[in-house]
Amino acid sequence: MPYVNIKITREGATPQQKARLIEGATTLLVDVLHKDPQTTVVVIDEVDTDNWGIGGESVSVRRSRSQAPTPRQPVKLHRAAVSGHCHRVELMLSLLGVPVDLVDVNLAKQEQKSPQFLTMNPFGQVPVLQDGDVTLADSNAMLVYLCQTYGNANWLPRDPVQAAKVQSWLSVAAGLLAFGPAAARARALFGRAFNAEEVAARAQGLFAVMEQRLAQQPFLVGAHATIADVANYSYIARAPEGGLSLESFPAMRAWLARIEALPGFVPMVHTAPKAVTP
Ligand SMILES: N[C@@H](CCC(=O)N[C@@H](CS)C(=O)NCC(=O)O)C(=O)O
Repeated sequence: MPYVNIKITREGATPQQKARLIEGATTLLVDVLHKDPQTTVVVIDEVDTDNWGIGGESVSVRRSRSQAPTPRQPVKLHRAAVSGHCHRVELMLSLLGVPVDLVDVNLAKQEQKSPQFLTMNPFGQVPVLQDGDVTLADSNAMLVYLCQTYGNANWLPRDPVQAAKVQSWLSVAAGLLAFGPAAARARALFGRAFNAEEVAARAQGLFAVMEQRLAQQPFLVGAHATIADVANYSYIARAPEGGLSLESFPAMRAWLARIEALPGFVPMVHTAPKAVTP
């Protein structure tokens, strides 16, 4: 039976904090030991907030020994290299060490609207992910699937509050990011019909919130990277291609650097203006 020794070394922890620690420890055990959360019984004695460990062994040692599952065959990612929506999935796959076959889709030739492609994604958009008999459209949905299938709970915490915070940034990625900096870039590089002032104003509003958040904590949802960071990274990193400078946002630039330092990081292509046909 998985068993954890927890001791509170800091005085004054509230019952709510204790409950959150217990929830976190349970999640950690299930995650590290790859047990079914429905059947795993966790006995908690004491809490040591400074030194997490399981059975006398530190969690980091356990984690490095634990075998994350990998797919039986490489997953297939139908993508366009210039797309930040596609890059976020490629990045997630690489951070998780999941082998992938990249299939380039020529957007200029409208390959994403072919009858064959529409059977995979009726919205006629990249990316599309195929993993065995699972076919998924929507980049953020793919991040959820990949981290829950091949990752650990750090990427998408099971704690409801933390999970909700991650989800709120996925919504930002599908909303303000897509129709702010991503749209500004699509307009500049591919001549997409967005209103320049509108998308720039939206981007500046987003940058201001992100800058404030990232001045307080290293990643969008707390101390470690989650899929919130993966979802938002690509279009922020390439915002200058849309004419949006990151010069006056030092916390955002430091955050980009932190993501780029993660093991397995792969960059998105730099797309010079006018170098790519729409
Ligand atoms: N919600 C989708 C949006 C994907 C998307 O906007 N894809 C663009 C490339 S960045 C696309 O395929 N555009 C071509 C088209 O719409 O015909 C996702 O997150 O995957």
